[in-house]
Amino acid sequence: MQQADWWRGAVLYQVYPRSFADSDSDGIGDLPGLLARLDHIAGLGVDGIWLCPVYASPQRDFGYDVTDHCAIDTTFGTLEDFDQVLQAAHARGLKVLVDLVGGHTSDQHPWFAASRRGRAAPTADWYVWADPSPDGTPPNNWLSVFGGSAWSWEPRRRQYYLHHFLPSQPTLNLQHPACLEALLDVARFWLDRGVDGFRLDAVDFLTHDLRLRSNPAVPPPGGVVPAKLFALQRHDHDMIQPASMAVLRRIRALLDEYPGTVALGEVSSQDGAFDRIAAYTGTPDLLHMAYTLRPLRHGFDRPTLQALLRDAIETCARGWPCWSFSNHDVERAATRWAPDGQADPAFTRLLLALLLSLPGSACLYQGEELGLPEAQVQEEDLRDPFGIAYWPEFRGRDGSRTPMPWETEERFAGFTPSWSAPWLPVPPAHRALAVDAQERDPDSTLRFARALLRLRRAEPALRHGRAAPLDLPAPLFGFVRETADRSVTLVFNLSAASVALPPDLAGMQGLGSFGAVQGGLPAHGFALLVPAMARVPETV
Ligand code: ISL
Repeated sequence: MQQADWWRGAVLYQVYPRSFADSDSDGIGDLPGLLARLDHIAGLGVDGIWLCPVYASPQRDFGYDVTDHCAIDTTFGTLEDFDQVLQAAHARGLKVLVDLVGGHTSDQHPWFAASRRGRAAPTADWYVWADPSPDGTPPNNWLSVFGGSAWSWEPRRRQYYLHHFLPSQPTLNLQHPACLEALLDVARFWLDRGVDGFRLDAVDFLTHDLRLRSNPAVPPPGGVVPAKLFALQRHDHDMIQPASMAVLRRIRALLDEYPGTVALGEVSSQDGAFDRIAAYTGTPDLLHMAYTLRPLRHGFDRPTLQALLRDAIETCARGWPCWSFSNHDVERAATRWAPDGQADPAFTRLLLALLLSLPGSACLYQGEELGLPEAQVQEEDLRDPFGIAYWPEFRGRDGSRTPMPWETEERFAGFTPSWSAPWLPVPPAHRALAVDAQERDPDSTLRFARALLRLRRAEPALRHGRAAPLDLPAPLFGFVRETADRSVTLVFNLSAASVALPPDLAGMQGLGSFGAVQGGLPAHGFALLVPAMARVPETV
């Protein structure tokens, strides 16, 4: 494999810095905290890190509202701290992808501050401005992901501005050449500093219909108004516009000037999400890989998994998917997909095994290696504006953003040296799952995750092999990953009762400890199998 292709089959550890490790006792994670805990990430055997935004920001959307793309927010540290993290990560063989929030800025960004003041400013048209409808209402019916109209009124310009997310996150007009150049300058700044690429935020929202046509309405099913207004319409004109491809091409052309750097796109669309991944990654002048939130939301049953595998195989043939089961935007998979909503270690490990064996690349979200369940954050502790807007129908994203538990016995599980509480509470159930406790336990999920990642590195079939479905009787689900000279069979027991394997599989040999037990699988067990006489890597 060429070095430039390192991302194919790579595993990236997603760091949500606000909740990773606090060094300065303000109750918020920071870059020196991350630096001090880098060995934990390197020790997992992942290929790199995706670092969520650490840029100057009023933190209304916790960093996805940037006021200076080339400065580090004082909450997180300094540029020197960033350079140290980058250098230390590289010294440990870890790549570093940073978030590029290109679709919008904070309303406090100097570009917007000038743009909203009047039409003479150099950045006047760097945002999406439109006159009101004749009756004074917004120019069209577009809705914000976070609730309400996607338009807010600016009295000074006597115009509306577009925001797909919070009103304090005005949408950038990337169809304006100078604005796009400014974004490319930001990317260049980080590439020159030595980052290995970007996670591109909300790619589906990068451009919009210049005619500002209204979206067609979707009748609410059975007359019931869905919890999220965004579901009340199709998104024909505010999302997924052909013009975004030109933006992505410019970003890719820049990356190509820095060999080995990559772009990982975030696909938000629900319908046709895998087609989007294929469209964004299908040609070498676009993104390298993309992940979708779609499989994150569906139920966890056999038909869903069979469909997911089909999508995975098809998407690999047309582009390059990156799998992400948990992240800072959704409920942790260990809880979301658990049969009764209660994460148990067997089910959590089955999820990890699936995440790390599907064809493509993968993101492992901080805490996933510990098997953390979703935190139940009380209404008074909510911080996520999305959660606050939709409570209680939708509880927002705080439950997946609580602090990493490092030390079982320490105050706030070792996340912060502070005497006062961190920005989100440490859930009591997470304390027992802290890193130090799992290090001591030979049978912990952490040790299991590490062994699995080691196996993925040792087995080219798991990292690069093509995938083919296996026709297995319910409740089993499985597939094969194979290269020219090696075939690994993966079998998952989706039921909460033990199951015998079909005779042809029962005779196969397990990859180290990942085998079947007496020809069968316990509740939510799984096995990685090779033919009886095959070689097994020494690492497992
Ligand atoms: O998470 C969502 C709703 O639960 C998605 O619609 C999400 O908002 C969308 O995919 C974009 O996400 C990204 O941009 C947002 C930010 O709040 C998210 O944290 C980020 O991942 C706005 O910048």
